[in-house]
Amino acid sequence: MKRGCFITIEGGEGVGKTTNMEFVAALIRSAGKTLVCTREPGGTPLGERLRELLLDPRYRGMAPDCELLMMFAARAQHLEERIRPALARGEWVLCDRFTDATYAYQGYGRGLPLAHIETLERMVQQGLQPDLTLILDLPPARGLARAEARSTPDRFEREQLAFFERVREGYLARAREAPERCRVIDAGQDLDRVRAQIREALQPLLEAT
Ligand code: Z5A
Repeated sequence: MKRGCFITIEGGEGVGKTTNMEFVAALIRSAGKTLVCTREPGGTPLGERLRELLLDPRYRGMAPDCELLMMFAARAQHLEERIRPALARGEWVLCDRFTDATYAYQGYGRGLPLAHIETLERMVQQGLQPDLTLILDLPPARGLARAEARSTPDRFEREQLAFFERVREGYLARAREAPERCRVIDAGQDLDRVRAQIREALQPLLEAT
């Protein structure tokens, strides 16, 4: 059986990932595909427990290497328990964040060596990469203002603007390095325009499969 398509949505704080997940899911389902919607860190019972620890502001002293390893620990479980089985059944998988987030946040944001991330990526993913990554791009000050209206900030949301500027730089660098996989979407436009860009990016994949 042909493996399903793996699509990821990425971007900094408040760029509109959650807002657009349902829209992307509806486009995929209306093309007749069976879809699994998931997120990282998380996506499995164990991964969701790790997510709680990762986001908990009480652990503000978490060592960057600990953070990196927990991201990949959650990812290893996610791949084993949900992503690979779904793709093998020919289903599509739509994931809110994946390894590009690790390069952006732990690599560019925290300043960990990208070579360490590459090593873990090889070990855990064994060559599996998303077929399409939508990177919602917005100046961090605007994203943070959008997100501010919400509840108590988590451990990441307490970072300074400079951290989120580096994260954005990381995402844009990833997009330059893998232009065949990544599509940068201008998330500063009104929602209808953002969605028109998303539809256009998805169309070739929906038509090809
Ligand atoms: N993380 C990591 O460090 N390393 C990793 O490997 C992974 C993750 C996988 C949790 O992620 C944290 O984990 C994340 C990075 C780290 N931390 N941070 N920061 P998360 O998925 O929960 O991330 P999040 O950034 O906290 O998500 P978010 O703040 O919920 O943002 P969003 O989902 O992109 O935004 P939204 O909720 O859809 O939209 C925000 C508001 O803007 C909302 O009121 C919308 O109605 C509004 N909005 C959305 N689009 C528009 C447009 N176009 N115009 C106007 N207003 C809009």
